[in-house]
Amino acid sequence: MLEAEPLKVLKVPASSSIGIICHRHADVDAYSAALGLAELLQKLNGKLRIRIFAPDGLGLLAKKVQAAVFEEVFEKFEPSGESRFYVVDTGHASLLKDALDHLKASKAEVVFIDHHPPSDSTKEIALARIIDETASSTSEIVHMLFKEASVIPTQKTSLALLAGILYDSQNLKLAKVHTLESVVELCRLGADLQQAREMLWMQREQSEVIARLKGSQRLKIHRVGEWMLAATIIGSFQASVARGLVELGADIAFAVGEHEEETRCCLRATQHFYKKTGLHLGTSIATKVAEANNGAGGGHPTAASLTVNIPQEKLFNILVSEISKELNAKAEQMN
Ligand SMILES: [Mn+2]
Repeated sequence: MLEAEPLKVLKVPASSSIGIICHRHADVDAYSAALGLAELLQKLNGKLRIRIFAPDGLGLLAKKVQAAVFEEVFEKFEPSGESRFYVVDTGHASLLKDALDHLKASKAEVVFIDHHPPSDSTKEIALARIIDETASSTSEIVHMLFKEASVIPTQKTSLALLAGILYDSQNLKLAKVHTLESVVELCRLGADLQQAREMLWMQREQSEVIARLKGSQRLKIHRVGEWMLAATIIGSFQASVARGLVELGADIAFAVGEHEEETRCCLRATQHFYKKTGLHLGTSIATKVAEANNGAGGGHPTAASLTVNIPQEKLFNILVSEISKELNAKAEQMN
């Protein structure tokens, strides 16, 4: 879906103030897309004042990219007369934290640039949205915008965009041909593939390893038709734990946990599972279950998350029954 013409969306009056906002706890894709967009806008319009906001700061890997490219971000959202905000890589408005109230109340224009399935929560506040669900990442979309505008990114920005693409495409496992084209072009502009890979590698912290192991220990196994569902309860690192369960061999997995008075869940599935069942974890599970329980959720076909305000055991059971309903089969507990 492309609701807006890309080049029109990049036009802003000279000398205006622009804000670029990442989703909370920005990952590599969000941060790289934001700094790429900042450079593009600045090159199109030298008089713009541009600041990047990253509510709750950057994730660990995004910090590594930042160390290589030195692009400053503001962790606190303190607007100062911006006439337009670009929101990058943010599939649900609730991921904007404090910035959301300001965007709702102010007259500033809001433009979303994203590769997540579009959500009504962003439509309400958007002047325009550039959404391409076929793109591997928002970084890939930003690279496309550079090309549309006939602007060449610097070597530094090319490296960051490459890292964003590698990060969100799971090291190109999910890459389409246009993703690979983007990768080749960014490398020709001076981005170093090996350097980008190294930036994305990180020794797992011991706390994460413990969460993954404990998550496996408390594992509940369900057979749902021909599929194996692995589900667990763990207080932290739900995304990593769910991913780990799929790596162990589950077709679909989720990890639920309570944290600071909210219950979070991350879901993961294999590409094979999605191809065979067509079950989209983002729209058919995360968004649906979240909305039915006054929470927020969304994501991609094989990776999604949600946050609600109900006890973790209750969410656990809701998810098992929702998944079995979607798969049209009874969930049979194996342990
Ligand atoms: Mn992304």
